[in-house]
Amino acid sequence: MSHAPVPANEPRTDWTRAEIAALFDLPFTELLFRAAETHRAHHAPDQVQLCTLLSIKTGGCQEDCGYCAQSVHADAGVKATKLMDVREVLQSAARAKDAGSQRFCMGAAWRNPKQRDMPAIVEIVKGVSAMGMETCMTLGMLTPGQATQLADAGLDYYNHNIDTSPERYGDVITTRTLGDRLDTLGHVRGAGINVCSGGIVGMGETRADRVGFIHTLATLPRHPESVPVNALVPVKGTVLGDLLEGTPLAKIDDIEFVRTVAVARLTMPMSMVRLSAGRESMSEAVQALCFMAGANSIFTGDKLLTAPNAGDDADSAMLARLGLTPMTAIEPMREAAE
Ligand code: SAM
Ligand code: DTB
Ligand code: SF4
Repeated sequence: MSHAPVPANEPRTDWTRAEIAALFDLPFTELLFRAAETHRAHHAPDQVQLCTLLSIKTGGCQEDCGYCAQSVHADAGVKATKLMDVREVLQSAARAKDAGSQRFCMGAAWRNPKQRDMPAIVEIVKGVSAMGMETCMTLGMLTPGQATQLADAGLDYYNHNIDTSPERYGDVITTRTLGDRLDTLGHVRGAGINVCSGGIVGMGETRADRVGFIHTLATLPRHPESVPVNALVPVKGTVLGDLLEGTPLAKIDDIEFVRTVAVARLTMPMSMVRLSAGRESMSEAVQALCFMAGANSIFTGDKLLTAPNAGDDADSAMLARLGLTPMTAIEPMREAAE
């Protein structure tokens, strides 16, 4: 590669698609080696961040994301609920903290929060922060004013995924554009909240789409501090679950998934790369390769938002077997670089 070396704390944001495609094309062992080297230069390689997810408002979402069981356009048997009581959310957060979680991520199946929801959301952020956990919310699109309200409440992270490549986006979601998503990411960044943004692989996309997906994230004006890489959880009754069922595209190739994680690590060296949905059906060996490739965060617990997750017992056993330890604070190496 012809680029001059970049100082460790100023990651490149001028990646070209050709460069990213060339990383994907590397021999697997070479890609893994380079990603592991980069990981070690910026993160403690034996530490994995544990995050807990809670669906604070489930189902009945107006958006038509083809992967999602919570869309009103899906027929996946998900019961729609109202926004949970603040007290119940805080009880759940307390349990997560006791179980060793460092970050509490709360998701709502909304296209966007309504103004009338904001006081409860603000109370939740303040309550969870007061317990000493990092807070993350994913509530759909935000106005600049809502982003400021969340920042003022002390929200640490906002999750809003770009999901896939610009070319594939319109095949997966029609009720909002990638531009809408990027606008919200801009509002979140502008309000001073850390950005969590990634997407899903295994939606039947091509390698070129995975290149475009990583390229979009790695060329944002500033890299997201967290990059969730989800493997599609195919759900019956969703557009993609039904479309892919029984086809060779129903499950992402394991090696291609690890490559995607490695390329995310190489192009966004300082970011936390989160092995997100889909771990439940992933072998420990594949997850171990992902950790080698630079993944350093997972969702714990036996449920994601509506889909099953690996579960605390299985994860404790896996981490022990791999000699990995839960991260207890914001990574010191990363903090020093900021
Ligand atoms: N409604 C909000 C939004 O879309 O931003 C927040 C919740 S939404 C469920 C959060 C993310 O979960 C989506 O952007 C998508 O990347 C991921 N997701 C949803 N369903 C999934 C599935 N079946 N498999 C993998 N990832 C999924
Ligand atoms: C993200 O990228 N993955 C999480 C979190 N952000 C909110 C959600 C995964 C959802 C998996 C499908 C479900 O549980 O319904
Ligand atoms: Fe709604 Fe989010 Fe599901 Fe899309 S991914 S349907 S926005 S809950």
